[in-house]
Amino acid sequence: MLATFAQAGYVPAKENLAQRQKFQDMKFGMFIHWGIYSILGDGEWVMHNRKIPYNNYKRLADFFNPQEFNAKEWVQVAKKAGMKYITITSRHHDGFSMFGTKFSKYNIVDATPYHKDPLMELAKECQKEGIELHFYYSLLDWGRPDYAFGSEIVDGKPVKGDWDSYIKFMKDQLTELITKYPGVKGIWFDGDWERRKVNWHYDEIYALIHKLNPAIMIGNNHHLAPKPGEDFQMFEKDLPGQNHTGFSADATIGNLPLETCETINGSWGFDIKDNNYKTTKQLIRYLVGAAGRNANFLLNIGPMPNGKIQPEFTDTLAAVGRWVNKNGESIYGTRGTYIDPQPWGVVTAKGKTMYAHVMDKPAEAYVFIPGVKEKVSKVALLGNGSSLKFKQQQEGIFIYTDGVAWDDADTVMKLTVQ
Ligand code: FHN
Repeated sequence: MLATFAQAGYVPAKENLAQRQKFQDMKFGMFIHWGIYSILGDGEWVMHNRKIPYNNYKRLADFFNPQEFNAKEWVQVAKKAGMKYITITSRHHDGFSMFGTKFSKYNIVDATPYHKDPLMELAKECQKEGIELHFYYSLLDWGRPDYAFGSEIVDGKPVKGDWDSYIKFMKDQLTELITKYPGVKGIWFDGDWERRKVNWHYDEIYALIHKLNPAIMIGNNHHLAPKPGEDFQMFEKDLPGQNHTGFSADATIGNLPLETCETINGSWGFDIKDNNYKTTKQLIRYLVGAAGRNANFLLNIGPMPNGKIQPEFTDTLAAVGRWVNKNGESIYGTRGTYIDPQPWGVVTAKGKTMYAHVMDKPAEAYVFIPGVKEKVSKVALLGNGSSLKFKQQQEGIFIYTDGVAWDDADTVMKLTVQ
């Protein structure tokens, strides 16, 4: 069974193991949902939610012409926010390829008046600017006849459609994405959950990807525990270990690098009516909370159909970036620790330094970190370097907070350990 549902016996190559470390060091990435659905300004599920027939929906391609798209601007927005990588939708559930592909005419180069490949521009710009690029790739397809959305599944195959043809199509496109676009470091699968009983042929697909480039990080948003062949595990709208959304109920945390993704407002794709913006403070805390749970934070934007990123997003991202700029040493390159999240916040660590991220000021005049095993020689505020008094006992360490200049989002205390 395992052989057909995962890359059984997968042993990550040394390039892959190195990439996993690099991935974990990066900590903060930009997720981008952008497609012909952006025109309607009602999210990326608009075709399905508004029951738009596929042949009618396809007409959107005729007027997708993002003249304002500028890869340089997007990459600068990410860099200014302190983000180290970008994960962009190459093909979402509507089946429209946002890249030039030989294997479907339903793509941005052939089917739109734009006639250009924004993913190629983005890949080149990312490479130039030292930003890593991952491609989101939907397994689910609402329109292709060989996928046959809605078909009953029997013996691992949809009864309608042509499953072998669909699997071949995905392999062909993935080969293009990995071999044509410079510097691609990850594939982010989504949509598995739509067909739990089908044989997705991950054994072949994962093996192909790793053969084309052993360093590529494969993640699959199947909301389950990781399968052999995967290189990182993601959690949607949940910090690892939480299950606020219902997506993570079966997502037992495995031993792979972790990532959690979240939206800035309530939508992945551009939504013109959604003003439910998270604050800078909430987003900083999400990033910190993820780092403290040993996970990366992939924060989503849905650019507008003209290719611009709305100012509400760019302003908030710039503000997050200002905080990250000052406090980055407590985030980048860190790992979670054996100290569980505390009522006041989380702990990250790097080498001989631990960082206590105090997000909720304790009622007492001290912060208590339980079970610190190492001998602590110094505690100081990361913000201004001022030393803090502390007492270390068997059960943990008490850091006294007299005179602390609190940061509303997260006050970072730096512990030097021996
Ligand atoms: O259905 C998608 C959704 O549109 C979006 O892409 C998110 C991102 O994590 N994933 C799916 C739902 O699990």
